Amino acid sequence: MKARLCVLGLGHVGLPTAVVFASKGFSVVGVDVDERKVDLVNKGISYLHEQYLDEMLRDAVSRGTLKATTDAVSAVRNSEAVIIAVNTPVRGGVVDLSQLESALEYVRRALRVGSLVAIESTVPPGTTAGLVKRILEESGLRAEEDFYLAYVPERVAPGRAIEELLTVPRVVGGVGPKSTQKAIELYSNVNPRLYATDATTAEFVKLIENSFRDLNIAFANLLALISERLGVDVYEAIKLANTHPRVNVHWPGPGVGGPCLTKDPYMLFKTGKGVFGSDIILLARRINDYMPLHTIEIIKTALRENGISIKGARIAILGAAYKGGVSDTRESPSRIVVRELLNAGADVIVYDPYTSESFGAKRVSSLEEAFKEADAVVVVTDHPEFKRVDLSGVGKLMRHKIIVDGRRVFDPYVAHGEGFKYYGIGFGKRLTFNDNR
Ligand code: SAJ
Repeated sequence: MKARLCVLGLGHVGLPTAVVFASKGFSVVGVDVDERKVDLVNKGISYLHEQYLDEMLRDAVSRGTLKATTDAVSAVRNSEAVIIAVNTPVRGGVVDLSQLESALEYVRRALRVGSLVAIESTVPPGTTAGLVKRILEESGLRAEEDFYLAYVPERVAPGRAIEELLTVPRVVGGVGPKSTQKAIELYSNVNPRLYATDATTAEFVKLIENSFRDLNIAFANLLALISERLGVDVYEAIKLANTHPRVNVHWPGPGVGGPCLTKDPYMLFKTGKGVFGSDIILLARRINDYMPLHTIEIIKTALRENGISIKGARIAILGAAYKGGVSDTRESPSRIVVRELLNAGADVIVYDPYTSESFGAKRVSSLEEAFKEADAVVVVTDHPEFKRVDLSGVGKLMRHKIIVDGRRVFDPYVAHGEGFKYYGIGFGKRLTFNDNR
């Protein structure tokens, strides 16, 4: 018989994790402080937009392999393994571990001999072997002797959580060899590709992954800014650079959003504070945080060059989500772009086929409504639907045919050919009459 598992935190990581383990025959109890989430889960309804999640959740609840509760202590007491996937937000550069600490408090009160505790929340390196172990050992039980403790970083991208839980390799780091072994035994039930290490290395690996991406995107954004000064197209330049077998530059955009890349680098910075060169992590964050404001600058230039005052200009924002193909708006650059435009007195309209969020601006529910009477259309999110837009059709609806493309969703030459004034992040070229390709 498979172990009974308790998952503390039914968020973007915890809920898909609970469902995946339940689908593999575990008897899973999910715990959350939010009664609304608990009620929905018990009804077999997912509050997240995740591929496969709805069917798998319904199935698990109807088979009785997944239940949710707010009672963490009894859930832990009745489980052989506990996974903790609560939020560890960073505010103003300060890491807030209060949710993790309160989850650990429940675990400490109900920890059983022989149990495994696996931490998935992102934490500063050293947290599992230090703070977490200390709190749990206040139970009187000893790690590696009476219970097992490991750090297993989550690696799921919102929108593809189920698929990634089953297929993306995982790093498993125990506070000792027995803990690593126990955690490998648990996770091998859902994913065969596991790499063993110690807890602190596993914590460090998590921060490396997201900081690597954030730094690389910052580099791409810097290249975009340089391209605009140079009068070249950054996309063309990056594509050409990437033909080198050892170069793989990321892509620029109107900013970096989401709950992970916007916070994990600060944890790495704190860990390396005082180490020569660690400032590069903060500088990368600053570049990425600047990009929504740079987008505003491009919008202002576009309006000015076409004799339109920003006050009262009707500006349609395509995309509220922080990245393409998802409904997630956490830390989305779109929020900043909308806020700045509203502050400047523009008449802002937001369209996103995945979410109804509009950050205080007017929301419309179709592309046609977004383009209608618009003075400029600004692409913030690279949703696949936007790439399929027929510019010749929607262009007729606009008051002024101006595009500010933050994600290279449109081909500048096609747009130009359709009579649009094309502006884009990293597009330093000036298209003239003869520039049709
Ligand atoms: N972005 C760019 N240029 C790029 C790539 C992304 O501007 O070339 C932007 C996106 O539009 C988005 C932001 O960066 O606004 C972040 O998107 P993402 O796709 O890089 O990542 P997330 O935040 O959805 O998920 C990341 C993933 N980490 C890595 O790929 C290293 C995921 O595997 C992690 O599980 C997740 O963070 C997490 O929870 O830590």
